[in-house]
Amino acid sequence: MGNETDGRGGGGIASRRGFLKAGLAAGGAALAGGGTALAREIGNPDNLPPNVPDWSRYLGDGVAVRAYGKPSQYEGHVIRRDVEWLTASRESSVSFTPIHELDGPITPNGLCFERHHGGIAEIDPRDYRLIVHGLVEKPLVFTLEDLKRFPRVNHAYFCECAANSGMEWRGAQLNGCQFTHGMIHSVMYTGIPLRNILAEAGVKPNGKWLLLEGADAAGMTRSVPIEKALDDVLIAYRMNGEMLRPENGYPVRAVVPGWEANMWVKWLRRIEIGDQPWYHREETSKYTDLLEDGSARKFTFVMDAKSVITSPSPQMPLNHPRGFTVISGLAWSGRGKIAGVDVSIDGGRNWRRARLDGPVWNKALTRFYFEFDWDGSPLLLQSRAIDETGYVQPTKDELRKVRGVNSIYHNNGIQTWHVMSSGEVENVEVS
Ligand SMILES: Nc1nc2c(c(=O)[nH]1)N[C@H]1C(S)=C(S)[C@@H](COP(=O)(O)O)O[C@H]1N2
Ligand SMILES: [Mo]
Repeated sequence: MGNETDGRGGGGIASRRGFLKAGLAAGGAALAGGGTALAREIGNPDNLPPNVPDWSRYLGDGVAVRAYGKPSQYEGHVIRRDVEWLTASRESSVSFTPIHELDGPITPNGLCFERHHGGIAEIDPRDYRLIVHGLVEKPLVFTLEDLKRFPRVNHAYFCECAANSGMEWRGAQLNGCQFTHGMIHSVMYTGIPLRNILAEAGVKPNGKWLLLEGADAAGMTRSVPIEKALDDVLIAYRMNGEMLRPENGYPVRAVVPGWEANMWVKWLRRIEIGDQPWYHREETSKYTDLLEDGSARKFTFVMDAKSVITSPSPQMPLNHPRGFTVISGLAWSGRGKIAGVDVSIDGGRNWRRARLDGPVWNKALTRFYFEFDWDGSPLLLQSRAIDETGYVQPTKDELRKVRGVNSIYHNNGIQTWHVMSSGEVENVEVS
């Protein structure tokens, strides 16, 4: 794929509202400039058949050269990116998963978005300790080796920041699903059900809330209700088989399935059991949803069903003029499994059932595909997720009717991509 699209969502991207009307009035023609950039490039014509390419003529690296493997040198553009004007300080930084470049249901470890409030804590596992105390019969301190002696389980779960799509509340803003939906990852965790650790400590009857505290410079804390802790929270130390990456909480993080990522405390060092939620300096108050009337929604922990088409999308245009076309996307729900995904190519007027492919795990990213014969005319692509509770992903306007436009968090509205005849794709909104 030789298209060099501008991956950075920053610089010069203003509101894209009103764009659609203007574009369609002009039959899309005014917007189709630059379409030739979509032509496939050739690296070196000498490598094409019937010639013998370089890679077949010379010996390559042996096994000793790549002790820890990396992607092909030609995949160097597949990286986490940030948005300069959003946050780029060490105190509070965020990067985005390149979901437009990925497929299947699992996020590769090195591409999982990162969100830090005090930078990455580099923890020596020998000096790592997890303290469990408060309203318990027996306060406990665990080493990493202690934790690894508990029976362990494997689960894939999505981890979505509540601020994912937050920039899109007032209108289409960022031109790429990496930036509109990339504060999410979904990996296979290995860990211990928190309930087993709590059973070891013996929670007293008045123990109703847990404080989870991180060992990073932010010392981030969150309150988690005991019901959730006893249900499916994991104390995880592996992702996709290998130990957690430092960025994602090495050596131990909380996995709070289906709930906002802010509660997934990384570098977990302390669990205190109390009888009520704690007051949090920053995060709890920040992760509330300000409504139109000035009141705020609090404790909106669950991430509602959501989906997005990852290809085509603004950073992943269609590089063929028409014909057989594969649409690929992701769907997820914090309330359980994805039951179905509908796709529209006409801005939500008509819907067709997409094909779910690969495992459909509980509270994990689910891959969907929709294949169709594109006649080359402009498209308004949308997807909507339906979860096993029957909940249907709402339109952005439906969300705004209930929540106004003051919110940053919990925007799970339907995304629209405008595909032009040239194959280029823009973030738009239809009403
Ligand atoms: N200790 C600690 N845990 C943390 C954070 C943090 O800054 N410090 N950030 C939280 C937020 S806001 C998010 S979105 C997720 C991001 O997880 P990730 O970096 O693995 O993507 O971690 C959460 N856990
Ligand atoms: Mo977050």
